[in-house]
Amino acid sequence: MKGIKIHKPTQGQRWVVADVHANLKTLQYLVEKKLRLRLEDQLFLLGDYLNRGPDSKGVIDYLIELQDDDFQLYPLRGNHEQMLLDSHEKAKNYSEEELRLPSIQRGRGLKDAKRQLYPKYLNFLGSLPYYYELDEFYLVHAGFNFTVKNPLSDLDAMLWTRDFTERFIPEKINYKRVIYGHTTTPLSAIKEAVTNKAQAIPLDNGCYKHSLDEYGHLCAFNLDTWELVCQKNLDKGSDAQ
Ligand SMILES: [Mn+2]
Repeated sequence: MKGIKIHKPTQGQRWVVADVHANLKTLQYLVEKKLRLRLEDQLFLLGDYLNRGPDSKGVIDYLIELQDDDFQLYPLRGNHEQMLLDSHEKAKNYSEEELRLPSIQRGRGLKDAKRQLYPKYLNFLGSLPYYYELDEFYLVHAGFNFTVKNPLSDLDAMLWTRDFTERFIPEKINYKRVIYGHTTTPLSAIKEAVTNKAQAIPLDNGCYKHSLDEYGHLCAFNLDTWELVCQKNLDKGSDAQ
């Protein structure tokens, strides 16, 4: 499934959270203590749940758990999920010897000894869409390619576009606002985009960059009130798996 249209709930809030990057404690604190997510709310996630932080598997397990508990979770595909899916496909053709190479042993608890994703994770990751279209927003991991006739046809651009900004969106195009992650953006620039109601709003504050000024928060954006809630990194570790 490339993209999915999601309509506004009759009650409840709509939140978007950008690149979690394996920072489980930060995500849980943001969702449970700050947003106080309820069953009638919608929670959109912009992809990149894995790598860089300490607990990739924990984050995926948590998202699956929220879905199992009937929370309205709308996760997108990021380039890190795509890379993991690609490595799963590639590993099907590896020999025993190749499977022992250090370069392909990074399963992060999501893969078996043959470097194949466990079915539970393959199902979750394989079904992630590339974008969501809401009544007044597009949500995407990295951005859209406006140099092609139909920006919604370039899936690679949705995962990999670097440094997307509202300048990428031609003025004559009447496009819904775009909320995106992928490119780490200083907190002041995120706040400025929200205040200015920019045509494209970056939301990835590089949660894993917890030692840098202006970075190191996991941010949630309220699609109805335009409130921005940012939680400082509570995980601090690096990905050792
Ligand atoms: Mn990314």
